[in-house]
Amino acid sequence: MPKLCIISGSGLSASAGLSTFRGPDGLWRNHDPMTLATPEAWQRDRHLVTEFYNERRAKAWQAEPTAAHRAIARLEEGFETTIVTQNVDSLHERAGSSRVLHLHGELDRVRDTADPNQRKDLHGAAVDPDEQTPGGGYWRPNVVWFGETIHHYDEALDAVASADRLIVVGTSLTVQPAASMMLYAADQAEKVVVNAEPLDLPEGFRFIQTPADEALPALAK
Ligand code: BJW
Repeated sequence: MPKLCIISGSGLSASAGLSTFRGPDGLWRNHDPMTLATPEAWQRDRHLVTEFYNERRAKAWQAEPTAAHRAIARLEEGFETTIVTQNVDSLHERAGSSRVLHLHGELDRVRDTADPNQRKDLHGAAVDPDEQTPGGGYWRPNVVWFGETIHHYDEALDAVASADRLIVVGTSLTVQPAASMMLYAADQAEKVVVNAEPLDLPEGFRFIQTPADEALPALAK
């Protein structure tokens, strides 16, 4: 079976009601990421950071996969598919995609600050910032903050480099190293970018400036 790799970003979940980061209503337009999404922010004010993620977790748990997530899941019928997502929601999995690499972690999980191997799934529930873990630490969101190492880097690069078809969707391509991964695609691969707004793209990529919910079902036909 030919191989497909999808690199996705927050624009894919926008129509599910989940905020993007840098658009007009984006999370980082209304909140300073340095006070919420860095290890220093967590050290400074664990309560504020926990509250921010508790609210987003509850919202993400209520959200439903979009037409675009479902179209991507259907592509598994014809392709050996790997999803390399920057998104922390679980909408790819809930749409039925089976191999999803979360570069920036998962909103629905927390991990023990004293023992990173201790994790728990929350199923949308809030965390008490003062609850002590069995290891004596606190439960922090299992997401990747600025300055932290992204997850699944090598596996994701392998998926990009070995793909016969690469679709990049719903990302401003601002955040590294995720934004540069598309450069590892093979010369002969079919390379497509779907985004609502114009983007500066490397050579060899076809650009479709259309909302993901229209473009992905068409690409999955
Ligand atoms: C639609 C649509 C629709 C809307 N249909 N489209 C090299 C150079 C410069 C800086 C760095 C560098 N290497 C590392 C850095 C530092 C930093 C970085 O990249 N900073 C930049 C901002 C400059 N990177 C890191 O710190 C990373 N760690 C790292 O590299 O470690 C080693 C290291 C550290 C420091 C220095 C050097 C090396 C970690 C990055 C972690 C990112 N974390 C976040 C938060 C996750 C947790 C949470 O959710 O709270 O990840 S930030 C946020 O941005 C989130 C996202 O995954 C990520 C990407 O955002 P995304 O998805 O692209 O969203 P938007 O809003 O930007 O774009 C949405 C797009 O969709 C728009 O274009 C819309 O038009 C479009 N759209 N509706 C289609 N319906």
